[in-house]
Amino acid sequence: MKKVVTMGEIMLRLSTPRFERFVQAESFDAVYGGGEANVAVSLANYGLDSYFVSKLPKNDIGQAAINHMRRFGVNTNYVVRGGDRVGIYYLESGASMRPSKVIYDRANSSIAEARVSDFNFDEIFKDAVWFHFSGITPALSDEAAILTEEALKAAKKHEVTVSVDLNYRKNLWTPEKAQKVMTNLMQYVDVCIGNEEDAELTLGFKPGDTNVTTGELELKGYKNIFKQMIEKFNFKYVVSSLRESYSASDNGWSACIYDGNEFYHSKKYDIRIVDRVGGGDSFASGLIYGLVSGKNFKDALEFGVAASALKHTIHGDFNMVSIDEVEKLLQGDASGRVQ
Ligand code: KDG
Repeated sequence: MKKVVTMGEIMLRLSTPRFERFVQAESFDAVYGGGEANVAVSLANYGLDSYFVSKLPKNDIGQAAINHMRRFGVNTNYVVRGGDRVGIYYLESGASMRPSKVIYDRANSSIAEARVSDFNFDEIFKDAVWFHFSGITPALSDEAAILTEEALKAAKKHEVTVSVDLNYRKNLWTPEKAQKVMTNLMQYVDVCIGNEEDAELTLGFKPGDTNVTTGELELKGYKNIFKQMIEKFNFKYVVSSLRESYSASDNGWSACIYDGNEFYHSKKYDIRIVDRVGGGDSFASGLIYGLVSGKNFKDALEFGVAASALKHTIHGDFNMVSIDEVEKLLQGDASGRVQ
């Protein structure tokens, strides 16, 4: 089994039930989630030896977060215990023309305050084939940015392929700070995932030569940016998911990829959204699974898009779909028939 590693924050997610508003809710649904944790769960679902690296407090909520990941087959042996708290995010799910709302309460979480000396990166990356992180982790604190760079150095020392999801979070840092930190980290990255906005805010690339947000012109804009990104950072692939919003609950969903030579746009799915959080992570993990398992980059992209289209139908951050379900959708079977 191939060993894959992700590192980041897992948070307690408290979401209002039945699409209720924050001001109305009298209870919350509690699950756990976070960019890299979500990716680790999907990769475990696909049968990879999936490890999550993080720090969680030595209390029952920290343990519950660990149990939640173990339930889905993630190896949590590299989760260090200590620090003060688990970060929380509150979610009010939108519907129709009402967008979702998120409130974060994550300052001083255990992983934000973790130190390099908490982890043995040589052991973590021994025999690993892939490392994934997102722009959320280095944004958590100056220490977390240092931790991320040390993890990346160790991953490269062990010849591990590295992917990043740029994932700009405006609550965590400014574009200036993000560009300073992330530009430096790109030297370690092989596969860069991020939309036009992420590329601009996180790495300073200007949007394409058009403001059109859908269709051929948008793709031309992406191609321009991808080209600049590969020239500057020598990535193997640059990738973005593409969302065409019809409303808060109905979307067109596809993705594009560029390898420095060929630009490819995937099949598009029209999706009715049950829960969009984690949609980008399920896309990243589907792509990673595809590349790790030897698919060519176009098929890996198609796998990621189909997997994330399915994720949008599942409540919670985690994508609990099997390879078979994704393959069926890829073959055009979206009938929902019981087999
Ligand atoms: O990608 C999903 C994550 O973004 C979500 O699980 C938590 O918003 C989050 C964050 O900033 O970590």
